[in-house]
Amino acid sequence: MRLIDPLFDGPVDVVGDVHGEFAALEDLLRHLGYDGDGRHAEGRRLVFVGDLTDRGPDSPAVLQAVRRLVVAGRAQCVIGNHELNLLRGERKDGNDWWTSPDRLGNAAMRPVSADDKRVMTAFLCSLPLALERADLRVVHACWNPAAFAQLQELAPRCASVLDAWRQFQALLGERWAAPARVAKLKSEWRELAPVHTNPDRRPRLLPTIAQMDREYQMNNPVRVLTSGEETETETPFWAGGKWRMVERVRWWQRYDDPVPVVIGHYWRRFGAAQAVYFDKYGPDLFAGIESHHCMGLRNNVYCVDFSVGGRYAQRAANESTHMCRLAALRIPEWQVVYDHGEAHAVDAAGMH
Ligand SMILES: [Mn+2]
Repeated sequence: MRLIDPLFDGPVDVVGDVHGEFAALEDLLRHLGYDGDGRHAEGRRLVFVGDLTDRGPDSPAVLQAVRRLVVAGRAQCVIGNHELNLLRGERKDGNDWWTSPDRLGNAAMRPVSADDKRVMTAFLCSLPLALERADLRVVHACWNPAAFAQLQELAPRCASVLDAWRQFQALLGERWAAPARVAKLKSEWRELAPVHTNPDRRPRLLPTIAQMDREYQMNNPVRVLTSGEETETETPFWAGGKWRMVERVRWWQRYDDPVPVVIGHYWRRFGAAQAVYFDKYGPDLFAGIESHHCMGLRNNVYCVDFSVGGRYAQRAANESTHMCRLAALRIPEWQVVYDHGEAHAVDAAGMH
């Protein structure tokens, strides 16, 4: 299993979560100056932050393209939570193209072929969890030294990130099979079940369910790195069709290392976009932060995910998709470039 690979030297363009939006990827690469084979006249190279797939219309094309670039040595890619779901074979909103291609019907999503699935599985298994060089770090969701340390011991014995995920998942399963915990959970589930998917009836915070949700996230280092830190909420909140007992943590407020980190995952808003597909994860983690600014304790963490994954929902609602963007962060320039060609200077890490 590959934990932290060395990041390319030289100028790089770090591309945000693509989520199957192949046309947006082609547009972005053209604006960045790459040819159809991913070559750049100035020798720049591409780095993908993960979440290449799901929701958008052509995940297979995105995976194929990125795999070819990686094999040719012109791109690197870290694994995101959506790739982990594919490896797990876990059916989630937006990944039927992979987990149940026969059921797609007329959905506006291209299914994966059996042959492609074999090749792509091997590719996904080869992806590292993070990339690092002296002046830059890349991870899908959260740079967490404790999680890296936990995985360090395990890495040589794991064939892939999926193996490591399973080992921690199994430990959690044992822990939560203890009779005392099961009894508490059952009692809380009886209370929650009647309102769990009813937005009009907010439940009280149920401490055992909240604790379990937090532990399944925080005690599995693969999850911490690929989908971030979470903690119990004070009050349950409604997101993604159910009441949630844990919420995302702005881990960057505690990131005290001088090396800048680029992440994706967090559905950042483009410009002043407010009304698009943002009810998924509860509170807005970027409130008060301009879209061209870094964030965090040292102001050196940059999220390059501008929510292109929301386009499928906007198309379905016949809304304009222009507020959901695919973006890349150019390093060392610290400039963000969007798929429609607009470009902005980002406050250089640690500078404002
Ligand atoms: Mn993600």
